[in-house]
Amino acid sequence: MMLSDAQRQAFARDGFLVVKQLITPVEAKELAADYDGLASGQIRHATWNGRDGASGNLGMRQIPFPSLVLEHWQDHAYRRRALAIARELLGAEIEFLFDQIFMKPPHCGVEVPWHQDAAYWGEVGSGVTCWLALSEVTVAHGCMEFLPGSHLGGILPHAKAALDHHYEANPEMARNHLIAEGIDSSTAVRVPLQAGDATFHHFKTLHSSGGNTTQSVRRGLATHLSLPSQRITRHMARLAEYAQSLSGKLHAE
Ligand SMILES: O=C(O)CCC(=O)C(=O)O
Repeated sequence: MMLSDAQRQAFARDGFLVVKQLITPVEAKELAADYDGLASGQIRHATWNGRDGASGNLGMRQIPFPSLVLEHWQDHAYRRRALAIARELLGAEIEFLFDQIFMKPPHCGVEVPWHQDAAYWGEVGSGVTCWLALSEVTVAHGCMEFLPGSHLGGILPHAKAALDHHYEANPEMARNHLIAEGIDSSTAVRVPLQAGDATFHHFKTLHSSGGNTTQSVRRGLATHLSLPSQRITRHMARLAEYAQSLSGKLHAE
């Protein structure tokens, strides 16, 4: 068991949980080196990043399926611990669904709008995201924000939004960016983290993040875990197709 009763109860009540030092700062630093290789393009991988429409600066880099190219991540301690915790929270059938890098460069004004992961994932029955900080993530870096208890309601209507700050390499995906409609975020909780700390949020928990106003990079690694999908949304089907084409391309090289 990795969690205490109090932690499991907090997750059931709030829909999110902070786990300090899921990995050590040294492990986080090692992963950050791989991470920076991907984010800088040194390690070849398709990205959906683009420019920040407002400033023209580099926008948030959202890189899908990093562990397709960084294969040693698939069996890394962070992944094993994330899965073990997800199973303690939601049951033994929980499996890895997919992963993504959310990197905000210095002075990147991009905000991730309020949403529920369930709006993207569809009828996966149950799921949780482990968001691991690979460097210090303060409020000024644009840390994760959660609405406590929001997982207890249903999946809210989400508007489709074409965000111009990323996905320019794949405009098809941009049209599927989702924003929860009509929410009151006055009770939101901001969660700053140290390198190696993680949050776990339920797939129905409303969450968002602000821009990075600091001079340092904000490094977040999301690992999405769910019951084996029976029905997935068209968005997820496209994502899966994209991953397959990506891995085909990468293996052909
Ligand atoms: O990294 C962020 O700012 C947003 C991440 C997110 O929405 C998620 O991991 O579900």
